Amino acid sequence: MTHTPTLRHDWHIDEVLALFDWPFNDLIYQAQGVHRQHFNANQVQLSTLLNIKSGACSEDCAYCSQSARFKTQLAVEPLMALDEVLAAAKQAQAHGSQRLCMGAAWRQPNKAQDFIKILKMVKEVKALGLETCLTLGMLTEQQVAQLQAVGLDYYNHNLDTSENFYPHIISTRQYQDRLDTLARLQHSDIKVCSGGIIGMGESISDRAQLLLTLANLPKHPESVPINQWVKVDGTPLATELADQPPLDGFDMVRCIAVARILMPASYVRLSAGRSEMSQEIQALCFLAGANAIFYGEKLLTTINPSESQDQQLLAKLGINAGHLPPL
Ligand code: SAM
Ligand code: DTB
Ligand code: SF4
Repeated sequence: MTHTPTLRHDWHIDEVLALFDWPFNDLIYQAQGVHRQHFNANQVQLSTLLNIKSGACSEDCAYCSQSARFKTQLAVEPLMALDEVLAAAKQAQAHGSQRLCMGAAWRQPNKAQDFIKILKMVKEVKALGLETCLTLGMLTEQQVAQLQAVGLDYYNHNLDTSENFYPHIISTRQYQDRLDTLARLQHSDIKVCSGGIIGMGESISDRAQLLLTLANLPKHPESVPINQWVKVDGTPLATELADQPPLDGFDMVRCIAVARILMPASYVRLSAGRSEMSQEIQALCFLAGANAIFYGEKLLTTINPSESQDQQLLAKLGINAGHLPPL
């Protein structure tokens, strides 16, 4: 087995399917080797999520607690005020996080006055010395230019799953809409965070196709979040998958390993679902090349491990996460 020294954008689906089929030990060995060519294998990057606009979303993403179309137990909140965002940012920074990822339950930013507020949030969070990330749905070219002008570091925009499986999960937009926003971002200086969700009833070939689509973009996304589907009562997927067993942890590990091999120089983020995972599976994900996590006890609307749980896990594994203060 040889390690890939250069970045490829011409992966073939058969190669990706073959990786998913490899013996587990060979796959992890290869992924860890690739990982070490590009990164310190004992370091992870920490981002903290903040839901700056909660619920009442017009979209119908079948997994999401924030769609206006489903009856979930979620408080609807308007766009957060700047001082609240800054207070959360300072807290995240004091707790050792490197980046604030601000998410809004929108199909796309529609109101000019909201967008102006968002631009100000980016400027002021950046001024604290934190990296900034936004996830607001689809963007126009002009919005991308405005975000670039205020120095936004990252934009998160997930493909979620394969193009084939997409209509099973979302009907209110097309796969191409997401690809178009990714292309607008990749023409700018803003770094892209794009990945997906596994455990929504998709096949291995859907997972392979998702990773292939990401890896064959003109540029690899700088950050690739792999989320495990989090069950939210009241969503269509919670009903549809009610009798399904939870995702096998090894499936998550394999997916991380394949993402690492296809996109060697990208941060692979072990994202939603860590509260449902054992520490041992998380450790295998790090071994398979995951080198970023969401840090803080809340994701957007669902729970994440507590900061002390994560500090203990990272300490047990000898993983360095920057300068974490004692809790
Ligand atoms: N509304 C924007 C959008 O759709 O791009 C931004 C926020 S949206 C909640 C960000 C991402 O969170 C989704 O693309 C999806 O990948 C992930 N996500 C949302 N709910 C999830 C769940 N229940 N389980 C796993 N991932 C989830
Ligand atoms: C990503 O891929 N995962 C994060 C972030 N990007 C915005 C969001 C996870 C959300 C999990 C479900 C929730 O908390 O609502
Ligand atoms: Fe809205 Fe984003 Fe949730 Fe879809 S994933 S319903 S676009 S908040």
